[in-house]
Amino acid sequence: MLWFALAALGPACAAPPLTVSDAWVRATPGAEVAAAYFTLHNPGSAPISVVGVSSPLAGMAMIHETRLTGTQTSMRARDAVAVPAGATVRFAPEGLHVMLHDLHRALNVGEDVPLVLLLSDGSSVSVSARVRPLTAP
Ligand SMILES: [Cu+2]
Repeated sequence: MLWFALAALGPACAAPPLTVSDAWVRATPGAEVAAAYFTLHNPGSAPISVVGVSSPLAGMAMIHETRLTGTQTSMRARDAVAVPAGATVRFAPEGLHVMLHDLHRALNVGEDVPLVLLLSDGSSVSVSARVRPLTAP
């Protein structure tokens, strides 16, 4: 376990430019897509953006945003999501989310889905997103 903890700190123990917490995926039985949510925090003094997402369990992952226009909700793709210095940005139901397309297999409630967030400075952040039931709030 200690080895894992140290390895997770990465090269030279550099602080990540962006922290990711509360990552989860909503299980959608029978569907080949799933949505992932998390909270981003930028502890630094410069803005940084998430410019891409990937997961080994999905053929493609995209940043989406759900929007309410009048009485209709629609989803649209976002090329990037900026996190200002010191700010927190939440990916949550009815808002920003990561859409996992072409899932290679069904996701089981309780399992961890690896996600890699690509950042505008060329680095990346890895996170595990816990699968929650379809009925999770
Ligand atoms: Cu979506």
